[in-house]
Amino acid sequence: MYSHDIATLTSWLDEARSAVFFGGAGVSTASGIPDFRSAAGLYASQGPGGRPPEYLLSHDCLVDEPAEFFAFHRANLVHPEAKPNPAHTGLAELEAQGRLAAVVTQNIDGLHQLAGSRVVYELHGSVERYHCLGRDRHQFTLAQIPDEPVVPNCPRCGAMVRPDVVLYGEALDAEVVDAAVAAVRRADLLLIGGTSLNVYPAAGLLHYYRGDRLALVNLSETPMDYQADLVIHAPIDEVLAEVCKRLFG
Ligand code: CNA
Repeated sequence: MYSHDIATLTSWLDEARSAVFFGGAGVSTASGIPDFRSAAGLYASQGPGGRPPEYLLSHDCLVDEPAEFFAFHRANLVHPEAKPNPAHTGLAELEAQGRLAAVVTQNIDGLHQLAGSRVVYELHGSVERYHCLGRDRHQFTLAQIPDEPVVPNCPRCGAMVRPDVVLYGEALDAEVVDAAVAAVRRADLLLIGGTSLNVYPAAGLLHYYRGDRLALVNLSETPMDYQADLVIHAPIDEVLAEVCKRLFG
């Protein structure tokens, strides 16, 4: 159905030497992790007590109601059983073959690194990392965080421990943003996939792209479709699986 578009994307990626992939939650739905804004996404449901997910994922909730914050976080954002899908492995392969310079992701699930991608800029942090709110900001991995108590405490200083995730009401890490912007500025191809492009400032990243090969692969329409040189409305995992099969066999 979209074979002509797949052929175009394949030849663009074949010619690319510094492509950048910019993605979001749709990259991981095939791994069983729900996105936010699809019909089956997290935003279609109310949180406990009728609270909206936006609140339960906010800095205010972490500070004012940490037990509710962690209960929601652990139940909905931590997916230790999830495995990389062909979107993640395809991108890792494109990097290994010298076509892709970086993955910039809004995801917090760590699946790009698990698939083997090396240059990954996590705009919204990661559920794989934690730090305490004490003066020394002791750092932990997800595996070091016990199930109980629900609100984890630092074993070294007793302060609350929180995930290294950018919550609503918090700023993005400036160093990560700068590195992502620099990669997009240098990119000879910008491939965007699996994101509704609704969350700012992350969605503004595409404005730094200077080339004429902006490809957008998403299940649903996005507000930026009109800016893209190639638009494919299809699953990103299927598209990248097909592209990589054509490129690398
Ligand atoms: P979003 O707003 O939920 O949009 C997801 C988009 O992906 C939608 O437009 C869908 O149509 C599309 N989509 C779903 N499945 C596929 C697929 N297989 N192939 C192609 N497109 C698909 O999510 P965004 O990433 O745009 O919004 C940014 C938020 C979501 C960030 O703050 C993330 O931290 C947050 N989030 C991350 C994860 C994760 O880490 N896996 C999961 C859920 C939410």
